[in-house]
Amino acid sequence: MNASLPAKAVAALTEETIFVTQPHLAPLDEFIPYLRRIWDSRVLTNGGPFHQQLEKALCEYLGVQHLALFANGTLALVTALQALRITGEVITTPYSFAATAHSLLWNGIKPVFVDVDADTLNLDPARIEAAITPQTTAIMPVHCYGHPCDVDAIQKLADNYNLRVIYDAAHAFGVETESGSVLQHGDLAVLSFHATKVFNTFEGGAIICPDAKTKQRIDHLKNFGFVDEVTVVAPGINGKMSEINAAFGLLQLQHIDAALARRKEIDAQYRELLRDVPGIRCLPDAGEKRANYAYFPVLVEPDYPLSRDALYQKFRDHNIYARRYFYPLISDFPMYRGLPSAARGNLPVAAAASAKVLCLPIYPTLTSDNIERVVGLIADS
Ligand code: T4K
Repeated sequence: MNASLPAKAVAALTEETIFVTQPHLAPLDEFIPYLRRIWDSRVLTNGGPFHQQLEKALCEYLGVQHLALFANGTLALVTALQALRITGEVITTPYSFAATAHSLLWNGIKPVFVDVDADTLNLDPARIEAAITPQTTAIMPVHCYGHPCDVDAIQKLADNYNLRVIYDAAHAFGVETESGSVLQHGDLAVLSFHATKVFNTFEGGAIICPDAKTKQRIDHLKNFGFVDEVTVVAPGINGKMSEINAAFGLLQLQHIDAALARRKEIDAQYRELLRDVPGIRCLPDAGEKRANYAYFPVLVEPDYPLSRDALYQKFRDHNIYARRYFYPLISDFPMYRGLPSAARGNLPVAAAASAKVLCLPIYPTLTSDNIERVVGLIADS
């Protein structure tokens, strides 16, 4: 015991570390037979059997028509924009992970930031129209935290102005509304299977598209533009998912329902324990029929005794690594902040949310005791 440290600090040193998430992993033993098949066949990549099986299995699980696997979600976003030949200006949200807007810059497209809705923190359809110019070609909304955007209002605007819609659905694996999978909306939707996501293949991603012709173009684009040994139809990229990742995805899929069920319990426990804590507001769902509980964001309001950043630091002092997703806003990063649409006055709702939000730990192996520990620190301020 270190005599020079106060008792509280010593206690914190011995507390188990809790991160905002922990990757969900199928048992290692179950993965060995998959590895053996890869070793035996020596097919490591380039659309091998596991890749084909995972595409099929995910279409069935998610209830979508066509899906192209990628090495990660960011390459999938970059390729989705290429697939639809998007140019000029694209309307998007500042309240997301950097990859959303970065995919536009990688395509030489100008992002135009539009503010979010205060209840869902998703792109506010009521503000989109004013941002449309003759250069606008598409809208890239994000189903933030897995909560569905107002897909009908967005599609109506897109139809009126002849715009394409590409959803960044990185958080929205398995989410359903009354009309079925939320991933069916838009011209394309992009998933991430990163380690931190609800469904992970270590790294990975996918584009969901409604027709076979678009899927074929995407498949060409993710393989350098090759159609056959001698024919290259586009300046494609290497976006392919390897056989190891695809095989792992097939195994992970067998365990996903149990993982989602546990996430649902954790979400319910947090909501119950936080219900009467003054100044802490849980984000409501956005009308999902089946949610995925990908994140557990709370908003630290002015009547809470600590600022959001003080609470964030208090957690860290107790080995709990909650995260401020999404702070700073994308529009505040140096490569975007000079854009007229990045001005703070244009994005008041997103700016306020970014200053208040804290994402609490949520992942299937998080114990009830640890949830109580997290809430205990919030309630005891
Ligand atoms: N669009 C949206 C809306 C996104 O949120 C993302 C990714 C993308 C597009 C791009 O998709 P990808 O290209 O990534 O497929 C994390 C993830 O790296 C990122 O994938 C994710 N969004 C973003 C919201 O969160 P960081 O910087 O918070 O990651 P990191 O490494 O700090 O991880 C958070 C915690 O998770 C760690 O404190 C511990 C735990 N962890 C993480 C990793 C990577 C593990 O326990 N094991 C691990 O392997 O960005």
